[in-house]
Amino acid sequence: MNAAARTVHAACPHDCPDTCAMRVTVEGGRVVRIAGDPEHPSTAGALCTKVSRYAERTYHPERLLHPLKRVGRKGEGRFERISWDEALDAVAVRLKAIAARDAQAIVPYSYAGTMGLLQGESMAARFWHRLGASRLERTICSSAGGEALAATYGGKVGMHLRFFAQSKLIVVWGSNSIASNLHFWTLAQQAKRDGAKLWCIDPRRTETADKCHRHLALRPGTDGALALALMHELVVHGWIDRDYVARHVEGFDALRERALQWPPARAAAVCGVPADDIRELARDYGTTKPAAIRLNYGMQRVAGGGNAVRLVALLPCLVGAWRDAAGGLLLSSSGWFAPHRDDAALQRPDLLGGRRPRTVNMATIGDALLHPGGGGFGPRIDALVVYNSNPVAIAPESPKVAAGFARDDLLTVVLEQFATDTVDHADIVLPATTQLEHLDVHTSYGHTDVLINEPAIAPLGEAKPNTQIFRELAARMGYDEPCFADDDEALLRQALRGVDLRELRGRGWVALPLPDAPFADGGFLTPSGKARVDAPGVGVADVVPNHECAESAPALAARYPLAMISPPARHFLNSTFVNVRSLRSVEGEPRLEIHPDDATPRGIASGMRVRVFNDRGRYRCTAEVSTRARPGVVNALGIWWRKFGVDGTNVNEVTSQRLTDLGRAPTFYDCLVEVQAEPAA
Ligand SMILES: Nc1nc2c(c(=O)[nH]1)N[C@H]1C(S)=C(S)[C@@H](COP(=O)(O)OP(=O)(O)OC[C@H]3O[C@@H](n4cnc5c(=O)[nH]c(N)nc54)[C@H](O)[C@@H]3O)O[C@H]1N2
Ligand SMILES: Nc1nc2c(c(=O)[nH]1)N[C@H]1C(S)=C(S)[C@@H](COP(=O)(O)OP(=O)(O)OC[C@H]3O[C@@H](n4cnc5c(=O)[nH]c(N)nc54)[C@H](O)[C@@H]3O)O[C@H]1N2
Ligand code: SF4
Ligand SMILES: [Mo]
Repeated sequence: MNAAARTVHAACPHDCPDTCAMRVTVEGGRVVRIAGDPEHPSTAGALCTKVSRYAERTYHPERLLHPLKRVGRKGEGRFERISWDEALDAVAVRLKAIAARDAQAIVPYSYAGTMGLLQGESMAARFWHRLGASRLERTICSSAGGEALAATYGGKVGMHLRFFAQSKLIVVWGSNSIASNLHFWTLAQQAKRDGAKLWCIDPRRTETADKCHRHLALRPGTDGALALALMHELVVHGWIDRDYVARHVEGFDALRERALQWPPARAAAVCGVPADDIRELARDYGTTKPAAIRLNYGMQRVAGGGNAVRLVALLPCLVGAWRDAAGGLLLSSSGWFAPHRDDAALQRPDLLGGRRPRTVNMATIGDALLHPGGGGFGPRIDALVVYNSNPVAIAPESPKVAAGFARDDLLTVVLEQFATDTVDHADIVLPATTQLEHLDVHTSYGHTDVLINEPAIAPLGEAKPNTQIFRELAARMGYDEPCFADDDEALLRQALRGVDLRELRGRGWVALPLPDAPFADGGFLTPSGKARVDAPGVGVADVVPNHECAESAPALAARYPLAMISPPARHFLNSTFVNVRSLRSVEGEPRLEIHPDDATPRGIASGMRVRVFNDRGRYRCTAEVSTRARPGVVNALGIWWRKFGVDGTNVNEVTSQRLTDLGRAPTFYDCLVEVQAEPAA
């Protein structure tokens, strides 16, 4: 290393369960190298392909580096450069005028573009609370599974990542781990080398499924039926850990009755898989110790997603898998941080001062924007302030979302790093810093370490951190509470409880003190300490069919016979990185995987342009005839920017705004379509 070079501790900001620790090398004020921290246990020196290219993203020639104001039509993306003063004054004047009528007409829209506690919801939340703006229900990803875990275990908690390496059976359930949870996959490979058997449960034959011993390609949204059939086998073969169940499970008798109604043959018909495969999986699960399940959010984006997670989450309780550190289940570890996060100090809900603004669900932003107001919904939405998210591309049923964002009477302010589809609809664009340019601190939903992110370089151009933008907006609004003067160092000190900041900043990360096998002797986070079959308000976990399937909607299924799922593409992160040319070129173009049995009768061959449609909309992409798709299911890998799509559309053109059974979350993978070949041009 050159004498002038220095290295700082950083954290990957992305919405990924791995939350990697990074080391960033700076020379002459420029980032020259980004690497995984070799000393951080789960990162183990390795970053994924996407984030290895993070410097390319920061120094991208298309970074937004100055405030902009719209000069073209909404959606057109024509802007002119303005000063920060002009931009912030314009926003403050408009927000004040709207707030004078009703602050609830202003809606913040944000998600996990950065998972950082500071650049996520700290100063921004203070601002919204003080203003009394509508509150956003942040449901777009994980709230069905999150509520399910809370119902069953009392919180979003599970087994520790590192112990998967010692499991003897790993069920990879609704997770394309090689693409979206790489550092878990490394441990699963280690277990495999040491003799573990790996099962993959996924409608798509993913690259992960290819590397597991067995793959169960069930129909989307049928995981609950599969879980009950596994329980049926556990019961009839006597593989239940009766002692564990008696001491640590509440409501087992009702579950047993329900499971006995689901012999493998019944579930096989629902799931579209061989009954013998279900029996084999049940035998493996009932007789192998320790057995671990890596569940991921892919399987809860359907009508019954919440109930399916509840049922799967009960499996490790029935066989006593929790007795062992290398047994149990992991969907999310984020709840382990709850005692250490001081969200109230950071976000200051007390600034609401007794006001109770209405909530707006981010999963139905299309309908919300087109809503005229009144009728129990509250005032019409007059202003939207977007940060850490790209709703025009990622929210369901985008014909409505785009129409909403195109409303001329709507003020749209977007804080962004790049000119996304959402930015194209903004009135005012405020340039935001990237992870290399700001301070932050991170918890994780895949492991249990706290990570620091020190700024490596000064902000590029005139970009500012989200915290600073909201601080300056607060000043313009005349908010003089001392909390609006807190700088990022102060926010860092307020964010956490019981974490030694000196140690955190010295080493880059701090591990939470937690027992290896958290539920070896029960101690779930429910009031009784037992895992619950029957949770208050939601009843006994049950099978809930998709909104869109032959059983619930036969007429619809006759017209639109194919079920479409749209899981993440390996080289994108949701819609992030779509504009990084090197990564986009690996993904090629928007593709639809379709099984030969479905392609042949439709005259579809690989490479053909196809139209994917239903009553909500249509979009165009390129067909790939492939056995990665199972018969009856097409896979559209997400999430392309609309403007990089074939005709300014993407897969969310056809997804629906209907919600899940728990958590009011979107049902992206509960979507019937038809596919047609387009005549060659
Ligand atoms: N490379 C990359 N990594 C990512 C992301 C990304 O976009 N790209 N996204 C990040 C985000 S936001 C999240 S939330 C996480 C997790 O994101 P997830 O959405 O959980 O993503 P995957 O791990 O790909 O798991 C989804 C898998 O579930 C499968 N699936 C779809 N429907 C069903 C079903 O009904 N049942 C079952 N059993 N399986 C089903 C899909 O085929 C896919 O292989 O990943 C994060 N990591
Ligand atoms: N069809 C379909 N749709 C889906 C999904 C699917 O599987 N299929 N997955 C869903 C899921 S799981 C999720 S989590 C959502 C994700 O949707 P989003 O949360 O909107 O995620 P991204 O598309 O990655 O957009 C994040 C944006 O934040 C910006 N950003 C990053 N850091 C900062 C920062 O510090 N400041 C500011 N101001 N901006 C920043 C990035 O440039 C990026 O444009 O998409 C959902 N949509
Ligand atoms: S996206 Fe995930 S795997 Fe890639 S560096 Fe970030 S945390 Fe690690
Ligand atoms: Mo997500």
